[in-house]
Amino acid sequence: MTVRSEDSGTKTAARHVDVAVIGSGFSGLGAAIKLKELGTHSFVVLERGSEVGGTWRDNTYPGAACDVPSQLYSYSFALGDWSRSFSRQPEIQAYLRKVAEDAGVVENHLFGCEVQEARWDTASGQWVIETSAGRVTARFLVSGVGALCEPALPAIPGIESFTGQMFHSARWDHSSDLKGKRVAIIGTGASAIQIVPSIAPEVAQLDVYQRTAPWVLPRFDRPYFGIERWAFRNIPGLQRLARAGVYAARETQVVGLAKAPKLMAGLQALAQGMIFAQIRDPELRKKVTPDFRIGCKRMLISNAYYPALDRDNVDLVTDGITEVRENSIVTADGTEREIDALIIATGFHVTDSPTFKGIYGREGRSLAEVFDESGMQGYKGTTVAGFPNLFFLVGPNTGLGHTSMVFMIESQLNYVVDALKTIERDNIATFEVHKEAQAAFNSELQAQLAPTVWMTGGCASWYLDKHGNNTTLWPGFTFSFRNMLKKFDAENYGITVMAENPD
Ligand code: N01
Repeated sequence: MTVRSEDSGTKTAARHVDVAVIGSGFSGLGAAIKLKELGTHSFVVLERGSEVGGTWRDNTYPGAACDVPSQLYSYSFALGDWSRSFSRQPEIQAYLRKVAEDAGVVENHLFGCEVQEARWDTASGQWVIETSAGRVTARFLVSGVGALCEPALPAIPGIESFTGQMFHSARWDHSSDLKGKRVAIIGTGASAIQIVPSIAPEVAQLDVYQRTAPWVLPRFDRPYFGIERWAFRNIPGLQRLARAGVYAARETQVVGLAKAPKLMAGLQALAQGMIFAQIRDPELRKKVTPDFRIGCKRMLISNAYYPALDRDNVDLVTDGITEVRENSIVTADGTEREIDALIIATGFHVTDSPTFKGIYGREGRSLAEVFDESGMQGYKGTTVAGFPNLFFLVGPNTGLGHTSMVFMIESQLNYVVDALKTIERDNIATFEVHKEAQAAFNSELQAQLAPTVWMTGGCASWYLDKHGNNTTLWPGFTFSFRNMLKKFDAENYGITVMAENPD
């Protein structure tokens, strides 16, 4: 069955597919392309936005760009024709659009289709998915919602009373003109450090509210020369060679981050040097110097952030915010700063994503309830005990602090494709990972994570869940993850087979 492309503002009759994919960012779109290639399963991608792209469609703030080298930030089966070494958001979004069109999967999408609930139905052995476009049933559900999709808003007293322009970095309001305005930004993470230098020259005043100072490293970004682009396009294998070089260089960082955090001292000295080289004011230097080991929180890269903080119209505020009023922010020292606009750059719900609330497994419990109790645990980052026939892309412990998520996503897609082939071959109706296999996998994982900089570096970060466990990052080499997911290991799953056809 083919589901045609349509903008689903209205409810339609229930439809059935073999595979329903939620979301069309790098992971969901990749799943759609692999399903199309496989050619054996009908599928639909349920996408709440109006086009593909996921986080790269949604994050359109000034300065939005990738902090992973372009060569690594594309699918291995669709290398990009990048214009620079670190791509900017519009180019990545254009890339994803083109990949979707070239693969012919746009017609498999339902855009403007919000998934409200997905519930496993044991009696019929399928997922029943309620969406804004009506009911969809599917034998298999692939979650491609990503980890950085649900904006987290700070619970600051009075914030709802603010009457000026106010928006989250991932929902940038392009109708707001910040030119000549007094602007405040809350947060100093990867998003904020791209926004600050982009808007500082045009606003009258910019107050940057920092709770924790981040470590910032140089950004080796430059446009590719014409001859380089020509060579990447025309010399067979050259781009793959460049990609392999960047991959190997990035992979070595795992040793410092995960195996021997003391090795991070060199990088920390480099970051310290950036502070001295780019900031004149000794007081400001002190304020931006982090008090934890580099790598514990995501390492940021920017050549423009510190110089922007050093501008006369920019203030770094380190006193905690106690209250937001109609047109001002008050800090713990009693200072009130008047503003016209407020940018919330406070990140995302990662280990407590609201999307977990709507996915119900075999025992009628939601992913949110299960994760709340045991932490965000899965098996090989891709399946979850209690949730039959579910593939969870960018699932627990698949994140990275140093290299490209696209590599991890493609590894997961290999697993999904091999699972679907196995299921077809062996006439399998349902699969569900054994609790014991999942528990053993996680205790080994947490043991590997214990000595890493993310656990020992002395910081609080969104990598850790409310139980204090790191349930977001993969602690090993990414090629180990790839190897682990090469083959679907049916022996670690509870399997039911299809009923015999009576005739
Ligand atoms: O969010 P964050 P982000 N009061 O969570 C502060 C990816 N990304 O959107 O450190 C005051 O990192 C918080 O302070 P603290 C990347 O993986 C990639 O910037 O918790 N402040 C922090 O400073 C990244 O890691 C690119 O003390 C509050 C900031 O807000 C992830 O997205 C670009 C607060 C949040 O930082 C998220 O980045 C952009 C409160 N109540 C993002 N709550 C690429 O280039 C939070 N903060 C690929």
